[in-house]
Amino acid sequence: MTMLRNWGWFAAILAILPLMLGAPGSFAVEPSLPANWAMGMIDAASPVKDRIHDFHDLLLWITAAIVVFVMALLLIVIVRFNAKANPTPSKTTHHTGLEIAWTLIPVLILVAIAAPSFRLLYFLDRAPNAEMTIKVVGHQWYWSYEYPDNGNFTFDSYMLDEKTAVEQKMPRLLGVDNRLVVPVDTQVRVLVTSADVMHSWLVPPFGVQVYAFPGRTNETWLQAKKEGLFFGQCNQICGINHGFMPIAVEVVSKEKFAAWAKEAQTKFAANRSGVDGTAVAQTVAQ
Ligand SMILES: [Cu+2]
Repeated sequence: MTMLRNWGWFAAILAILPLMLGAPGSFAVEPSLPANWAMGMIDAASPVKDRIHDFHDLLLWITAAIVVFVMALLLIVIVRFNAKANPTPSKTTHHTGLEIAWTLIPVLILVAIAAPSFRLLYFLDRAPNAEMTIKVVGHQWYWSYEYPDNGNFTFDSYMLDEKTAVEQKMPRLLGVDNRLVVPVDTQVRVLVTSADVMHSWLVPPFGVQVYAFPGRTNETWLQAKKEGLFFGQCNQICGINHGFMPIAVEVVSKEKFAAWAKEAQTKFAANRSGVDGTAVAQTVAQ
């Protein structure tokens, strides 16, 4: 019976293997999506994400060194100090030098980690030279985007239904009807808030994750270094449709963005009545 069950699992894995391997190129926009069997993190599309990768790599090296060191100590203990090799164990209970070392060395390691960590935190906290501002508002269960600097228009961004997503060759649960459009190589200040419950605006290729709280505006920034389509999701459990409020950011050339913004002003003009443009301007002024 157990044997049969094991084989059942094996057959199940065999059956889903082709699905796991996937068909490369099945999506219209590949670069921003995680690739099957790829190593490392998603490609960086912003300077912030570049620095996050660097910090991750630094930590990986430090962790690896600690693992090797502890493993070596363990092996020495196992081989040289087992009951057979060392029948009369030492009764030493204190060693001042050793105790200072095993306190001081971890402290130094933590300080070495803290310095670049704080540098990164301050780097991603505020846009040093923001050229434009967008406001992101979380709703149950969609996002809305406001462009106070480009004609003060606003629009909602809903997930595509399954049928439309297939038609538009969008990855499942990630395509949206109205994308957030930003110009390439432009520092964009992003103000994030919520209209109802807590949400979180997470866009991994840009290294951006900001909580959206009702009654509070959080700031972050992004500066896309390449054109393309990038995806993110709400990553704060916000209710029944939490998994269905994706984020799609389209990065276009500056000229294309100007043309899009002009068009969007008329296209989304009807939405303008609800925009709290003054609130955005005040937040920026502070
Ligand atoms: Cu949400």
